[in-house]
Amino acid sequence: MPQNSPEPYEPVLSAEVRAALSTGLPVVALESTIIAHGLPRPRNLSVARELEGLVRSAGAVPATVAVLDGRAHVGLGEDQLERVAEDPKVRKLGHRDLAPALAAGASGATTVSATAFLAARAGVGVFATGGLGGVHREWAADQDESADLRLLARTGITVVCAGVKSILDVPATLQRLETLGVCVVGYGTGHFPGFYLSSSGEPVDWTVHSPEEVVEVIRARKALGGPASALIVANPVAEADQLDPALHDRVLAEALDACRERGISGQAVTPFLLDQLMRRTEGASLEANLAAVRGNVTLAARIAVTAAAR
Ligand code: PSU
Ligand code: MN
Repeated sequence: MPQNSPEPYEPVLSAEVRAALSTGLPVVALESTIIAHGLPRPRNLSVARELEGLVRSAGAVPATVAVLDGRAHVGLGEDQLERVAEDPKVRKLGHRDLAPALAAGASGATTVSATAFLAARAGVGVFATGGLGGVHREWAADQDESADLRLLARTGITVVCAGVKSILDVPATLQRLETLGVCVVGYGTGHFPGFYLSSSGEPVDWTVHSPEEVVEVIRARKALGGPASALIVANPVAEADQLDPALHDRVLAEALDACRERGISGQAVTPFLLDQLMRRTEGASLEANLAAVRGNVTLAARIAVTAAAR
């Protein structure tokens, strides 16, 4: 049992993350659901390692977040990262699942909502992911809206993402973010990114062009004070790395049909659709997904490094 955590349910910080946070070194939180449930094995483990490597090359400390045997971890060792990638018993944990998972001694990968919560609680200011969860296209019938949105509306953290997954209703998700008062800035773009695509076609109200400009927004938010909420930095995948938009639209329609036909619901929807897209594009969606995540992780690290230098 870790000695640095006397209370059994308190999150455990890795020694490296703890040291970095106490000396003001830059730290970037990474989510684990994308590793356990968003990417195919065995590629997922090499991606998990690669993402941590990208954070390090940019001069920051990676803090991958997960729950293992009833302990929440911020910063994983090599064996722990392997378990998240390889153990089929690793569940998918949103924020609301954390307490029962800890109480049951369970293991799980953390979604954006659970990762943002644990990272912010530990004092990590920047978090990188692929695409956020959001309002699903069948919302009017099933009211499926990711818990990511509401959690981000009350958690003070900067999240770098390639927009929201394109399997979602993007305009409805942007509307919900506005209603919830979550600040969204486009990184080098006036359009909200489309996850696998560089643009969703939807406009954003604010654009920033450098890590320095992001850090100015963070400073202004701190100075203003008020209730905690997330800053979403929407960073598009490069056009050269995006999925062919026509292919994207066609396979997405097929995947949504398959989801309906098989009656997939709840937490299973997102992993099912991501997997369907990957199969139906013969891996091209996976490459676009990875390019987006890599770009986000690198940008998050640059933002953390810039913020730590001020
Ligand atoms: N983005 C990806 N792959 C993923 C996810 C996002 O590229 O696997 C995960 C995130 O963890 C996000 C979750 O929080 O999907 C949303 O799931 P749901 O719609 O069930 O809330
Ligand atoms: Mn959902």
